[in-house]
Amino acid sequence: MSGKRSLDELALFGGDPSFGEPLHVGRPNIGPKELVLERLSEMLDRRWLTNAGPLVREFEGRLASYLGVRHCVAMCNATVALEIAIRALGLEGEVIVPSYTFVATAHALQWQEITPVFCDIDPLTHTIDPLRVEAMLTPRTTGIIGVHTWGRACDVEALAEIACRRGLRLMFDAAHALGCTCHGRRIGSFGQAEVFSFHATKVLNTFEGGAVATNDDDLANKMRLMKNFGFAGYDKVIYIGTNGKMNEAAAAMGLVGLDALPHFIERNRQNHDAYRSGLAGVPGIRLLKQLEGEDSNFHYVVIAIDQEAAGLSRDQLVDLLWAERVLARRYFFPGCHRMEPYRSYYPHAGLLLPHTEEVAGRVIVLPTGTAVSTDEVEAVCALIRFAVARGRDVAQRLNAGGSVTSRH
Ligand code: T4K
Repeated sequence: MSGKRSLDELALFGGDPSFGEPLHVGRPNIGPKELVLERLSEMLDRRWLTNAGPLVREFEGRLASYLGVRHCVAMCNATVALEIAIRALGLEGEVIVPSYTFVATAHALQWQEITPVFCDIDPLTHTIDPLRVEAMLTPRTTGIIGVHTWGRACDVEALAEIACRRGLRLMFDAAHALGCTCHGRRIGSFGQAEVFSFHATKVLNTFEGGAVATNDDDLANKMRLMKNFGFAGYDKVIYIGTNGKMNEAAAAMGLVGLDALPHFIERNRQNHDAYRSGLAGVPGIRLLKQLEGEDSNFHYVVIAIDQEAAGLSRDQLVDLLWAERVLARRYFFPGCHRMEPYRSYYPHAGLLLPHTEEVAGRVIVLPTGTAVSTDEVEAVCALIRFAVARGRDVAQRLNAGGSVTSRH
C-alpha cells in the first residue's frame, strides 16, 4: 500500500494501484451477521413480512426513544419519507432548500410540483445560510427545508426564528445526522419534522429505508396513513396515499444496527482522527470539522481543496485517487441547480449561489466506515500528502495529457 516515491509510481501514470480492492465511501456498516439472520429466520417463521409488522413497530419505538421524540414513522427510503412529510405538512408553492445537497431533497418537492427555491450555504459549515434565506422568500413561500449536511446541524435557531416570524413551516433533511446532536439535543426533534435515511451507505442501514421523526401527534398520524395508501381501516381510505412502508427484513437489519451503532460511530471516529492527523498541515487541504462540543457520527470525511495552495485541482486529485482504487466522491457536485430539471428551469440560479458553486467545486468525500481500517486511512493520507507535495508536477503532467487511466 502507498509508499509512492516518484510520479511514475502513481497508478495515474502507469504504476501499480495502491489498493488491491477498491476503497469505497459508502461501504455498508453491518451488525453481527448471526443476529441479523436470527431475526430474519424468526420473521420467516412468523410469515409476517410487511405492513406494520412487529419488527417495524419495534424499530420505530427504539428509534423514537433513541432520538427523544414522540414518534418515528419508518418508511421504505428517505426520499419517499421526504415526499410524505412535505405533503403531510401541507407545503406547496415555493419551499426554500439548499442546492448543496443530494438531489433527493429537491426532487421530493418537484415531484409534487412544489418549486424548490435554492438558497446559498455558509461556506464554512456547508449548511443553509439563514442570512440568505430571508432574501429568497416570496408570497408563495410556504416552508423551509434545512439539510444537516455531513451530520452538522443547520443553524436551527435562526431558521426557527425566520419560520416563526414569517409563518412558514420548517422541516429538516437529517439523512446524514443519526447520532448527531445540536445544542446537546439529538437531531430528530427540531422543526416540525426531521427525515432520516437508512440507505445502505448511511451510518445505520436497513438496506433501503428512512423515517420521519416528529413530536406532532396529528402529523405522525397523517404520515402513517399516507405511507399506507391512506387506509384508516380495512376498507376505509381517508387520504390520498402511497406505498411508503418499511418491510420487516429492513427493520430486522435496522434493529441489529441500532445495537451496533455506538461501535459504528466509534470506528468512524477513529478513522476521522486518523484522517485529521494524517492530513494536518498539508497545504491546500482542509478537513471539515465537526461542531465543537456536539456529538457526531463522523460518517463523512470531507475535505476541501484549495487548488492554488495544493498545486493540483480537486478533480485532478480525485482522478489520482481513483487510479489508486480509492473511490473518493465529489458530493454534492455540481449542486442541484446544475442538474435537470432545475438547470433548464432556472439557468441563472448559480448567480445567487456563489458559495454553493465554490464548495461544490472543492469538496472530496473520503472512504470511511467499518469496512475501512485506520491503516487504510493512513495509506490514503500518505497518497494525498505525496500528491500535494508533487502537486504542480502532477497537474502539469495531467494537463499535458499524461494520464493512462480514466475515472469514467
Ligand atoms: N437527503 C440527503 C441529504 C441524502 O444524502 C440522501 C441520500 C437522501 C436525502 C435520500 O435518501 P434515500 O432515499 O437514498 O434513503 C448514495 C446513496 O444512494 C444515497 O442514499 C445518499 N444520500 C448519497 C449521498 O449517496 P450514490 O449515487 O452516490 O450511490 P452509489 O451507488 O454510487 O454508492 C456510493 C458508494 O457506496 C459506492 O462507492 C459503492 C458503495 N456501496 C453502495 C451500496 C448501495 C457499497 O459498497 N455497497 C452498497 O450496497 O448515492
